Amino acid sequence: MTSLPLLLLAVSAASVLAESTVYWREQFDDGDAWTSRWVESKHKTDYGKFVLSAGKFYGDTEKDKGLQTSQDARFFAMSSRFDDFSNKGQPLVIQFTVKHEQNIDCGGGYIKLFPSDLNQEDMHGDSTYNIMFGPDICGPGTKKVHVIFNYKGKNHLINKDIRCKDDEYTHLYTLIVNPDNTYEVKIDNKKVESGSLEDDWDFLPPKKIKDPEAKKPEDWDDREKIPDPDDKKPEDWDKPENIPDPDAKKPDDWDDEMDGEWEPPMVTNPDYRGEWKPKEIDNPAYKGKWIHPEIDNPEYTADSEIYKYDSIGVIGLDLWQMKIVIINSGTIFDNFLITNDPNLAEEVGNESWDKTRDAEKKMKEKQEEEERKNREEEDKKKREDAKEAVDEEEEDEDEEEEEEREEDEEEEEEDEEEGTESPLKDEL
Ligand SMILES: [Ca+2]
Repeated sequence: MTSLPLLLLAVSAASVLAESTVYWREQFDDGDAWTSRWVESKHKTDYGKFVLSAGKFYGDTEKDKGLQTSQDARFFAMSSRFDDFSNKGQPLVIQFTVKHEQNIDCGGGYIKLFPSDLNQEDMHGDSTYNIMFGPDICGPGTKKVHVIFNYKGKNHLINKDIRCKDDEYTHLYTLIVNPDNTYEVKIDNKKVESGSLEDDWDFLPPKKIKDPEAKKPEDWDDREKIPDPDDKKPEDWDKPENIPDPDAKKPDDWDDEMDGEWEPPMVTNPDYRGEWKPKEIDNPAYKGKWIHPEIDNPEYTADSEIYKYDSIGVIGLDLWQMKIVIINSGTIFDNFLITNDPNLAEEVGNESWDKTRDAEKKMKEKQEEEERKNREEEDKKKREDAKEAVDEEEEDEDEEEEEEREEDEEEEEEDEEEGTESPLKDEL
């Protein structure tokens, strides 16, 4: 009889957990109104501009409008504020779409979540943030998804390598951080990585360390093999390394008096066996490899709330590259969602990203097909023009020969003229 109340309790607990909250959502579906919600940083004077655009190809001309970086080789810094919240005791889901339609060479596609005390007008690369998440591409070497957490004032990068998408289509990126200190990263609504915060980031010092007190005992024999003490060098082992060549003969014209006593040249001794070593046998005293015993690290303190941020209040696009300072523009950010409900995020992803991606792909393929046709036509025209030119040349050849003769004659005449002209010129 006790099972029913327990079941009810479980159901109500589940329904409490399932209560979903959307902290912030941005889809850029109200024209220019986004400009009142986003604040451009004034930390630098030459930030690149974001514009509202669905890009060159898209699934839906209106819905696929998002924030697009519009100038090459710039830094971009813009942010949007929402009601301050803490993710204490709740999952935290950050989701957005990124489209590098420009076939990106080097540039970030990540977001930063800031505490609400961020001064948006002064947001810059070193502004303290809680979480940085999203794709980062720079050349063929860097194509990864960043998941960086600020823990007790220090930024920690994930220890795992999560590869990001590097094509020109829209992709959905989702980070879920759970109150049991686990996480999940999804791309296009599919899990690409998951695990425990403690295992996959170096937030805490190691749980165990090698015991500094423990030392390998001096009589610990860790030699697996030893030379056989009973093995003895055979009596006939030692032979000289080089011997006089037995085949050498004293030359007939050798004169002992003149040339001195003849000695044969030395050659390598085929019977030479090198240095003798006793054979190796298993060491009867072998105790195995010594393993340094470990103890609990006194520096380690467990933290059940690694995941937790007391204040989350601003989302920012702060894109920059430290090394080459070039971001090639064209990236479109859209469908931002911050919620406590992973299921809702999945549904929103399906409703937004999944619904338009096929149409987006088709449009791009159609454009590529048209471009290909145009190129072919141009090439064809070029070839035809070239052919015409050749035909004309052939036709002209006979005439040209004629002309050449005439030209020669003319030149001769000219030379004569020049001959008469030059003194005149000198005088002038
Ligand atoms: Ca949109």
